[in-house]
Amino acid sequence: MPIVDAQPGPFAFDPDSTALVVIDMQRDFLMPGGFGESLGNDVSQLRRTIEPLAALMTAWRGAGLPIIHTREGHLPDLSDCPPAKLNRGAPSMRIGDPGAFGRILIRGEYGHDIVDELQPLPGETVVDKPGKGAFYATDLSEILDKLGTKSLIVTGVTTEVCVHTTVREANDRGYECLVLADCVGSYFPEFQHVGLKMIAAQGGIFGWVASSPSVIAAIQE
Ligand code: C5J
Repeated sequence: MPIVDAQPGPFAFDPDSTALVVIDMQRDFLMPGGFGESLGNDVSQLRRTIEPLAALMTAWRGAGLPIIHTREGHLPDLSDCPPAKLNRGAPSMRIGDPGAFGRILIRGEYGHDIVDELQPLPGETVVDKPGKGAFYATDLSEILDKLGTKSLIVTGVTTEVCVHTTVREANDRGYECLVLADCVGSYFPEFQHVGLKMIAAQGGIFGWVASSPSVIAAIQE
């Protein structure tokens, strides 16, 4: 069984029961000139994940293992977006408002889709989620059950929001989660640092943390 050097200790996984989850690598969050940047965020903090993630996805696909992509977003009539979520953010720029790449975080809009460099291949699973966590109001549990998944390699953005929420949800559901520090990103360096520390703290309170080259080496052994 491949073993990855991780925090707080070695992470062993059976590739046949492990899925790579790529969270919300969407243009609205990552593209210069887009929604994320319009809120005053430094998108380079997220964009540094694209290159290592692309290399990991190539290796993962080469090993014939499953990739699950997620996208955060809502129906055009916003019926799946509760006021508690809709009313957050700068008043001039909310979910559903017109943005540089179409209506912000609305399914079917250009900005809602995944960046060109990390586009899913035909046949790969894409989970559209209305919440921060990938399990809430989606069929992710059923998808993973069908694959026989026990462990998740978790990547994507943002570390402290959708990655954290998904890892916590996954851990509660019994999945062992390895989060890859170079393949997750936050607009805020301090949240990136502390977000990763929180996952591996207390003996790995809800997961492990490693980096992508060690996973690539493990699946190519
Ligand atoms: C946020 C996400 N940060 N994908 N979404 O609103 O983390």
